Amino acid sequence: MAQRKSKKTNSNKTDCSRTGMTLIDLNRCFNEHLFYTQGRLPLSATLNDHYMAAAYTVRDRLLHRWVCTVRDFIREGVKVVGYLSAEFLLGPHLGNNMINLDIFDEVREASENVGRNLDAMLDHEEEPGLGNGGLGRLAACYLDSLATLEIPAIGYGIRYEFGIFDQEIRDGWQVEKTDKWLRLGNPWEIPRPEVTYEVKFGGHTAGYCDDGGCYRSRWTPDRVVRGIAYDTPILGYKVNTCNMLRLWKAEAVESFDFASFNVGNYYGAVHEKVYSENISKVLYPNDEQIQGKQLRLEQQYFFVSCSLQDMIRLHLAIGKSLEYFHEEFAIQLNDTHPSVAVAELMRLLVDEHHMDWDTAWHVTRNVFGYTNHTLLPEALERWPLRLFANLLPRHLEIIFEINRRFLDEVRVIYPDDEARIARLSLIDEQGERYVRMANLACVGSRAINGVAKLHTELLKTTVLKDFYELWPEKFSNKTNGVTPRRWMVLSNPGLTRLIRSRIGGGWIKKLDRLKRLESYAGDDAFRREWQAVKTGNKQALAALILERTGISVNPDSMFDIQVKRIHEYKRQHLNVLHVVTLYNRLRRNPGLDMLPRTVIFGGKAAPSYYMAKLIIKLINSVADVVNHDPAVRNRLKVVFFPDFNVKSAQKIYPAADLSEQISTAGKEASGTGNMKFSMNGALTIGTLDGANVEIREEVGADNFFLFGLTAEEVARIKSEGYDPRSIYLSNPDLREAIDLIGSGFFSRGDPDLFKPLVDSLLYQDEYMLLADYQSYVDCQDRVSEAYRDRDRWTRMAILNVARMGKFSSDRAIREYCREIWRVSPNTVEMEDFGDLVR
Ligand code: AZC
Repeated sequence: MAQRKSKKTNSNKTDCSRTGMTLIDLNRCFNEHLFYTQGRLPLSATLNDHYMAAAYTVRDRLLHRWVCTVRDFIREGVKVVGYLSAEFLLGPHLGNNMINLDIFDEVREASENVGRNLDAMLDHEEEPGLGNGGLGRLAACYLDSLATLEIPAIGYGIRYEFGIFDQEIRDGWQVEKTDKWLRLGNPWEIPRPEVTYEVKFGGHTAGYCDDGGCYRSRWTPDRVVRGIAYDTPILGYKVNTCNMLRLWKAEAVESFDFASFNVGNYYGAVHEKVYSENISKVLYPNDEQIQGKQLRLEQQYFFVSCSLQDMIRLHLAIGKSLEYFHEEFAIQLNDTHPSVAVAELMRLLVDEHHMDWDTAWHVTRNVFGYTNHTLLPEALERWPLRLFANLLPRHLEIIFEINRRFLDEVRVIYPDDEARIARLSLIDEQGERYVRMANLACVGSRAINGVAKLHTELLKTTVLKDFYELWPEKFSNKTNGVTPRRWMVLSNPGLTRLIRSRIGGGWIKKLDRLKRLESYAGDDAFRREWQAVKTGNKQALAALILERTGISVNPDSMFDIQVKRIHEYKRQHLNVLHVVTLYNRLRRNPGLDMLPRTVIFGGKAAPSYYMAKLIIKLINSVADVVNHDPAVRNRLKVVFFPDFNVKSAQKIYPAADLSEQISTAGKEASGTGNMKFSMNGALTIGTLDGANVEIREEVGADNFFLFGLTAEEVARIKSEGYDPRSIYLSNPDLREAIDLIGSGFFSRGDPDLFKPLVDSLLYQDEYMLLADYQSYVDCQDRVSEAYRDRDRWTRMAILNVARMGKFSSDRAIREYCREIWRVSPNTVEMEDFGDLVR
């Protein structure tokens, strides 16, 4: 290639003026895009035109780096990570890419000079909400870290036309609105209409003998769908590595059935098209709960098949034989959602590329890694055998064959242990038969990991115990992390500026360096500046709360925040019990000297999860009463912040004083919100669950508000017989709180509204709220006491931030690279490509 001879530079900047990084270059490019891309003169340009021109200006710089990154993929033959995930909860791109290009301040200045409002542009961007919560957001943080660490990687997923629903609150209830994120176009994606693969569904298989006399299976599908690639560039922080996220959109193979059309059956003709396009239409809005819908399995198989075919094509394109596929790719299964990949890779290698079974199995077993994200039994995916057989008949054959060989091995190790064999089997044979996707992922992977120390230990002793006993060497822990670029630099510019002023900016890439802040915890001036930043962030959130809910909150009160998906195990209703307890204290003693608190909730409930929706209604009902009771006199405010998403999260975490991480011990696999809060200077009130355990280890027990049972205690009490009613009867404050809810006090006198919630607490209490209630309330009292001493609180907050280094997703990704993927960085050098792009 002639261009390679042209100028190269090691720096982030380039001589290519088309994508130059000076203010003049950026301005020129912006104006050109306004003119040539949007077709507008500055005078007639709308906010959307400005946003689009800014996005394309930034994107040009990404694409330049992308081209250089891809050049190295091909030239260097480097090992690539393929991250397979049904969800990527990216959040808005513009600000983040400006941070990673290191041009944020320049662009702000340039915009202000010409009277354009950068914040309005940033605010205008629709976020791609292609995920439900933690798992999808983790995937997005990992893409950022992979690029920042200069690891060649491709994220593979689904380009849902409608992402996670928008949440509105009407009369206190959640109402779901379709998320039309593509309405104004998406400047960040590049459609690749020529990168397409066919994906087959249904039909039947038949055996035949190939030319070499080998028995093979031929699959005749009854439906074929085409996947089209849409690529989004993912730039690392202050590096030239620009990886890609490749999302698949489903289309009909024949967009028109001419035979039907000619006989006048117009609707019949377009039916096939509509049916095929359905596959990538909408994200299933459930987290931690499976819904055995055929369309969901179609989505999973669709994106997995496209992605594997794509990786195989890339591998063959560099001239390597498929026997070495696992040396060129490391593929991570983000939960079991993509685990049908194990069977699909076998099918592609054996049926389509005519590899023998043993070689194919060797490749498969060495290419995959599997991350588990949950211990909740209702989240463990299994598919009814009948459904699976109808949709993927060939894959079921392959799974049976994998299972036969696997169970033969198991029988040698554990002869006569039929119970164990039944548990390990890929097929659940009790009652209706199911394919167990976690078992398939375990058998087909080289490495299996949990997402926090406690979670990994519990995996080994509970849901994956039999696999751990069989292959202990496959298991490891990879505690989650989050990217400080989005969650500190972009979300909290005030704090970033303050930290930079004392210890420089090296921590943005090496988060451990925040340790250097420890010595400032005792510095009065620093603490005052710290408090000023927090107050500014709280004022900004207060303004947003007023705009979104009409509720006015006092930025001088303590902001006590719980934002995450609504789920009984996360126990938002335990938080409500505390609020009602505080309210009862005020009613009993109107003159009480109580620390003013603003308790803020946010999060979406799965549309079909009745209890979660009732919890939202409860929060809003309690808020309604408390916020309007004159006796409270602003000492207590309750807010449900609607439509919690990445964009609002960026405003919420930086404004928090107290972070609520109060799940029942043993239920939250890790949590990542806990990390974002603490990095932004909130103190945590939490149980010993998920990554809370490690956060407490890092920040120190003195700087963490611990309460509640341990996972072991929870298990023991459950096994001995737990009786929530006896706790209710013996604790007057708890009883008063529950009775007030049960009486209809918060539901305009209707005692039935919250009865299902009250009854579930009194007679079942699956998540042991009552067992932890007193410990929680006592701990909250300690929190209030501590907050009264602002200097002490600020010291603790500074120490929290200083000690969060471990929870950077860079650390997590380094561990994955070293211990699971065995990949190393590749420094991408900029090249100006001569006359090609000038
Ligand atoms: C979540 C876990 O609940 C959370 O604890 C963890 O931090 C996160 O994954 C990332 O590992 N699980 C999900 O979000 N699950 C789904 C299906 O959305």
